[in-house]
Amino acid sequence: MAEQIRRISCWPRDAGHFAMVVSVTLVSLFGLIIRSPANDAISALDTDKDGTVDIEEAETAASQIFYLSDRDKDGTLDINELAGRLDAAALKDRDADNDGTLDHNEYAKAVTIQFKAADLNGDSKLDSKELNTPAGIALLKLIEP
Ligand SMILES: [Ca+2]
Ligand SMILES: [Ca+2]
Ligand SMILES: [Ca+2]
Repeated sequence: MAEQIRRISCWPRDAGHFAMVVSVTLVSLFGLIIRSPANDAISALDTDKDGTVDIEEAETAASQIFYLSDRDKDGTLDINELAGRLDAAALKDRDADNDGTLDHNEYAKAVTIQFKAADLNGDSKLDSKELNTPAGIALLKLIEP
């Protein structure tokens, strides 16, 4: 990759523009390859920079999402405020007091349950492989802005 760009940049000047287009294209393609939802999520959520998302990082992110999503500031998230982070069936499932909404505790519990479901090897950390599973993606929906 770097070798290719170096070689291209040694081309004669009249090829300069073409070379620039080619290298920009190569860099973009390379970016697409390494870019995945899980990798993006890890860089955003991994505050201690150990390459994984642990339960504390997930809970901190979930708490921020909760307060951001609670548009009417009534301390709960209804189905509209959840905005697809949980569907109606999952909301019903996680709504321990059956009031039709999730309060902060219920939301945190939903995140914990989803985190455990995604943590395939049980080390309390989620790597990009675990975050790329259906359970991991469902967790990301709860904790990603
Ligand atoms: Ca981490
Ligand atoms: Ca609300
Ligand atoms: Ca509730």
